[in-house]
Amino acid sequence: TAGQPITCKAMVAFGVDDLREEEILVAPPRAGEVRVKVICNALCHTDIYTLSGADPEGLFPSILGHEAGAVVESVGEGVTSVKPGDHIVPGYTPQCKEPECIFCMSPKTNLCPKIRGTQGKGLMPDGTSRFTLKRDGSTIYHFMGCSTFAEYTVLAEISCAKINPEADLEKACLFGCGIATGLGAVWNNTKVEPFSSVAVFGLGAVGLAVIQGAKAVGATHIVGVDVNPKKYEIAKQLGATECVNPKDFDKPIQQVLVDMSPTEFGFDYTFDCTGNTDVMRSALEASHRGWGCSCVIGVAAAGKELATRPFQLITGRKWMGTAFGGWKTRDAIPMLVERSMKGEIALDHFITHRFEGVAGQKDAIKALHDGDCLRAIVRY
Ligand code: NAD
Ligand code: AHE
Ligand code: ZN
Repeated sequence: TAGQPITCKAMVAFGVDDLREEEILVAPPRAGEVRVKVICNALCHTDIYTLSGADPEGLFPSILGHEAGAVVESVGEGVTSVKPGDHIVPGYTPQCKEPECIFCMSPKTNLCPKIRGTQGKGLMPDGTSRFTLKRDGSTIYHFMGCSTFAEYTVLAEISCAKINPEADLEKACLFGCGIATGLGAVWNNTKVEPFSSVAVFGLGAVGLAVIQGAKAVGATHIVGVDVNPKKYEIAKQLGATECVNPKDFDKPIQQVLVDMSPTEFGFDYTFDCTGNTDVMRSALEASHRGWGCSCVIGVAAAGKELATRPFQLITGRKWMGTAFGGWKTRDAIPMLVERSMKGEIALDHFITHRFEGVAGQKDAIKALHDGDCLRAIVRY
């Protein structure tokens, strides 16, 4: 198949909530690119967000999906870090590792900007797409540099994290986004210390990974906040000491949380894992007077902006955010996979649903909407 277009199945997003199975042609990888066979995909809320039309960068028609496990089918000119047969996890934040890249060379960030411009336009780094619709030859956009709702996709080499081939791809794929992000927000971005108090808003896979990460570093008070009580049991199993439902209170949830915090001055660390800007405000205002740190992880809809009284910051709270938990993709994903294989990072509880074939993506979306799904794995 190397050098030839591949015909395969994909779920194509033609417009808002209009996802259909189609036959597509996937062109061979060009210089610096890698064509991969996608083995499995885990649905992340961000895919639904873009399909809903809320993403200001969202493009149609496109192939969504960005949390996946794949096997290299062929490589383009100049590709040296992976070869056919290698197992990879695509990274939506690349890592070019070039000495000239001030972002890759900085230990402070993972935000390599090398291909971000074209990626945001739904194109490969040379400004073109590798996807066409078989039935009419029309062009389909890429998404987040991944597009894993397809049996085959093309990635930039710098977006491929090569992992241990012994790893179960159905688990390893979880490190392609949500779980790595939640853990990294705790370990890399906020650097939660032992004995800290932590409040986590939104108990989906991302929020639960935050709880897991906080427990692992020895946080002693971990409060989970969700409007869906179905999430409390697993949150408590992973380390939440208490769970609260904002709907159960007449006063703002930030006030409830400050009152229940160990010092009654708020939580040392708070995390938004909902994407709701009102919740982000609550999270900031629930953080500790003098030193509280609130981390935005959730992705907000187009047009939404943050608000709080600047007094909240003057009195010592910090507002920050994370993309992919601060992990430098190609270095970190293989390491996280190894740690999970050694039993240091438990993953099984995240996989609540399994479906077969690309069309299974529709079932996965329904499951995540229904509120008792953490990650639905679709095996192609
Ligand atoms: P999810 O849909 O599985 O979970 C979201 C949870 O938030 C649900 O349990 C829901 O009940 C809860 N929730 C919704 N509104 C709430 C409210 N007002 N108060 C309290 N809880 C509320 O989503 P996920 O896959 O876990 O992703 C979480 C968020 O993180 C999404 O916005 C996603 O787009 C974003 N995300 C960001 C990054 C990043 O790098 N920054 C990475 C992955 C995901
Ligand atoms: N395109 C949106 C923003 C989307 C966004 O913020 N994405 C997160 C990852 S979500 C993963 O599930 C991110 O890391 N962004 C960094 C980047 O470079 O995109 C918008 O608002 O325009
Ligand atoms: Zn994601």
